[in-house]
Amino acid sequence: MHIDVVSVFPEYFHILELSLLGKAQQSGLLQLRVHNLRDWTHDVHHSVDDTPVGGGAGMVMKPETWAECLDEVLPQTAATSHAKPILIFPNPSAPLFTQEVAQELSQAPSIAFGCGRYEGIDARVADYYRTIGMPDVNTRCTLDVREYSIGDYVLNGGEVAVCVMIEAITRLIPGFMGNPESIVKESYTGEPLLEYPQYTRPTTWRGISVPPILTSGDHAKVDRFRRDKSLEKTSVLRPDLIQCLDCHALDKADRKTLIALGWNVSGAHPVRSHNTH
Ligand code: 6SD
Repeated sequence: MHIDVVSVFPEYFHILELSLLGKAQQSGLLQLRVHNLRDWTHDVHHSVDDTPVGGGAGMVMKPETWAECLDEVLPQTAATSHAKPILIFPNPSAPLFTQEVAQELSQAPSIAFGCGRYEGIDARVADYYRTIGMPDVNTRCTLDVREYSIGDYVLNGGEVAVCVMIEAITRLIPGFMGNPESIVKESYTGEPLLEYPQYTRPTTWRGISVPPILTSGDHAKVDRFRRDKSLEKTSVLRPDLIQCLDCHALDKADRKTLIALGWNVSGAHPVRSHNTH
């Protein structure tokens, strides 16, 4: 996968050289290029922002600098594949970046990210690239321009959000993870349940023992125990996820556990029974 990032703080992306992401870059599985937006400025101060039209606090990133940069970077992003390049701007006022989105984007051959700062980027930039597409008409290739929020809180800029998105996307690239099985089993992929608690040795630590069933060697019982813990934890912490389950996809034991947790499972999706909190 080829990733281009544009930012006024390219240093933020040094963390992507660590751990598995660093290895993926060394092995060539991931090609990451970080560009400093200020390299496309022409004035002595390398200014990338200006006051908002219509007034108001803060500064807005100028469209000209962004366009000069993207006109040069996007053809590089696209060069590696014939697929429609994807351009993503993190934005707190955009649809949520979910595991499903990460899964879809992990199949993309190339993605470009634009990191806003201050009050954000002049709104015409995303609109322009969405409608006009790639700068080089000969490529006759449009662009898939998207905006995502990584959560309902406000950051100072898009850099941290882009690091989060890159980590979530790239770990799903085949061959990226040492143990791909851990991806299949974890929360949010497949069935949206929270993960059961995990333990390692010693089996008793500071007087606290791991649940004895886990040391029984009975794999079916271990699986059932973990499944029940997932259902229980999700019911308490994320009842919204329980409400999305398909009752027809639940087995007998799942139903029994959910009923005991106060859910009615006779319809298409679980509904809270009236007899519990
Ligand atoms: C000014 C940005 C870009 C500022 C952001 C994204 C999320 N989920 N929270 N905050 C954000 C993105 C903030 O540029």
